[in-house]
Amino acid sequence: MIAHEQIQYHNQAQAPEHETRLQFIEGVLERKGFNPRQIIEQIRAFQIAIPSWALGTGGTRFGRFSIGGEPRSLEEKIEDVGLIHQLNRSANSISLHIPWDIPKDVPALKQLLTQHGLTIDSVNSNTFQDQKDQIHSYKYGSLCHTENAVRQQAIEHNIQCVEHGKQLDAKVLTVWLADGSNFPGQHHLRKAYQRTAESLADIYSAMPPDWTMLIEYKPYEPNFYSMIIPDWGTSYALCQYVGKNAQVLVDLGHHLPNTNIEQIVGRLMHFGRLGGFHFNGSMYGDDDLTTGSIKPFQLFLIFNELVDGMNDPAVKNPDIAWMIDASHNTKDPIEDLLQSVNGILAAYARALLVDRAALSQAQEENDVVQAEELLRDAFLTDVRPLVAEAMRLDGGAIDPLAAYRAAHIRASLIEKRGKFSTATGL
Ligand SMILES: [Mn+2]
Repeated sequence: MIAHEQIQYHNQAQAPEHETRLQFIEGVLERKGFNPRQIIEQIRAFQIAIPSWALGTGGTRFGRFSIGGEPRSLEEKIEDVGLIHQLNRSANSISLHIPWDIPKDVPALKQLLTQHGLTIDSVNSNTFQDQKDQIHSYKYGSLCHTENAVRQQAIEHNIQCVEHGKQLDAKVLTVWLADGSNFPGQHHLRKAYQRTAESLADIYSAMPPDWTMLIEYKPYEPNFYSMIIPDWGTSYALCQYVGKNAQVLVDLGHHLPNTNIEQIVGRLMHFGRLGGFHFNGSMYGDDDLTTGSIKPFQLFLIFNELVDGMNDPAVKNPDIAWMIDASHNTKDPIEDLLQSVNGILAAYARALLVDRAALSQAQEENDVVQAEELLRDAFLTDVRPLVAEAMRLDGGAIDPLAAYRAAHIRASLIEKRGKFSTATGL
């Protein structure tokens, strides 16, 4: 935790510059017919879940470089997310990974969560690696496996995840499958799909009726010839097969280069099946970079689609779970997450600034240039003062990253947890 006074002190120093910039953008927006205060309120309401696996430096298969002071337990991970939320007031929940973060002392965890103003939004199952005490191996798949015993073990694990989640008042199970094949002929492609569908249906039927199952897709890796759920169409078909509370989860990094992700978002909202988002940035694939670091325009276009869908009464899409899913090996993870949340909120804020009536008119009239210019105008608006004001109004820092650095938090975490502490699970 950071002392409240420290954030106030930081904000006092930042206030004159912040006020000037805020007044400028408010004036610009008012002249355009927007209500800047209403936009700030919408930014305040937007909350993003932090994954429990993102608080330590991620590794690659080549190596891992610890930053020091990494959380050694679920309790310390909650403390780190609590700190992020205290600084930006925009990260009020945690996505929990099972079995890396199995809750042990549930009442104490609940108390700790309340103390930090946090909740557990979702539980994520893991059948992509074998655990020490596991009877059957997932080397050749889990929910798709040819052997019933392996499938049953994977189904039981997912049901166990739901049980852990229920204890902490979560309502979402996220399933991502590493299942697939590396070589032609390895899988009977149709049969492997059918086994997966039936396994997912078994898990679904064991979920409480107020729970949501999110089905995530990924085109390649760890399997390279075929993935059992490679694309949104397969996720969508599986959701339809298992039931109405199954929704597609879009992970930004789980697409081949140049995929039009905003169109996928639009399609899924049109079908009322977009249930969750995993934010990250990527250059090639699942490289888990900071959200908005590589393709900020694409992130904006995705939010443009989301905002348009959320504003359209004809769209019957459920509430979307907003989550970050990133963990790489270069930055201080807390700084990375602060940057990611800011990047997400900035993209959202820009999407709120699209003149939808004018855009609709340009589209109806096939005025290609005008339609594009309307989007560019919103994208090129400096929305940082609006995001900062949303955070300030909720008691957060005007500049969370600067406040984090000024308080020398990493140094104190290293002092407390050690130079070579390793985040559990990684
Ligand atoms: Mn993901």
